[in-house]
Amino acid sequence: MNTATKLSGFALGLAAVFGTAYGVGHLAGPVTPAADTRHDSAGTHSDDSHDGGGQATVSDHLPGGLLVSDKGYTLQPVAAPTGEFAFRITGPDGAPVTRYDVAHDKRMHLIVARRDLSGFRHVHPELDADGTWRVDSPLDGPGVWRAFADFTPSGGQPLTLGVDVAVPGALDPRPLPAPATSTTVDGYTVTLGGTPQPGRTSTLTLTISRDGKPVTDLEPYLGAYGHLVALRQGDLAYLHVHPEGVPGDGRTPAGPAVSFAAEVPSTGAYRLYLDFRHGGAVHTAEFTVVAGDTAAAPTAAATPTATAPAAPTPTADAGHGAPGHGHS
Ligand SMILES: [Cu+2]
Repeated sequence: MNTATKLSGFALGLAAVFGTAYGVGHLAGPVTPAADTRHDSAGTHSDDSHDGGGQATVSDHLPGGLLVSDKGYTLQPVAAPTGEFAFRITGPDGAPVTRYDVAHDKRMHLIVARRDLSGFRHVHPELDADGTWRVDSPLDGPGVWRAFADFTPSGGQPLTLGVDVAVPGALDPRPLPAPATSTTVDGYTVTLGGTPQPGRTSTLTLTISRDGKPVTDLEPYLGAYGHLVALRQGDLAYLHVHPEGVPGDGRTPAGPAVSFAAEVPSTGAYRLYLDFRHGGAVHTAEFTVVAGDTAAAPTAAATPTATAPAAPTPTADAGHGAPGHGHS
């Protein structure tokens, strides 16, 4: 109940944000077709010249993953054989991008989660010569999924674009699991220390044990002892959180604790997904956290709506000429 109330308010807040964002975009010019802008200003619009370099857009004020197209780059799913997921990134010139920088050991990180925040997967597609990325489909079941492409085009800035992908079948929406500071996965117990606070950096520490013993021989995965992704409930805003320290730097232990510097953009519920590697396999531990709210646990006593409709005022009833009847 408490959470639902908060989300309603949150959704309203987002509507306001988007309204503002579109307004800004209109004033600043189209987000994607930089070429069009140049056609329009084919004369001598020296005041527009700063647009080409900075590529400042509304997205500079948004978390990642909310836009399907940003800074001239667009995420486009393409038809693929059954069991495969394929997509392209088109660039400012409209052609598929074929050159990417390596980040965290890979040129492309594809993250998918169902819109109800279940079914998280983090995979690494292969690039065809024509700019098509292909991977065994990580969309495990029916529903609407959000697919996030996290990449850096060569010569450009890091980007995370997101797109909805529908998988046909009977929908079985699952409620977001309650906030917790401990979870188990594949025989490991993972505990979470710290609470993210909106607008500032918080340290989140995840500690891994197995059979009651701390795990001290974590294996590097994508250049780190852990990777943490946070998705915001309500719009699936995407945060890729970076670990503190790297394997082999002489000061970062291989467990049992992995720390992350996290900054979330708002209050609200988030689902955290920790990928870590041990025993030759990658494991994913999941947590629900509520940012910026230390009294988040929903309780009956904390639900103000329960009392609101309970007590009709005597004065209102008196005006209807039936005194006493309404109060029996
Ligand atoms: Cu990745």
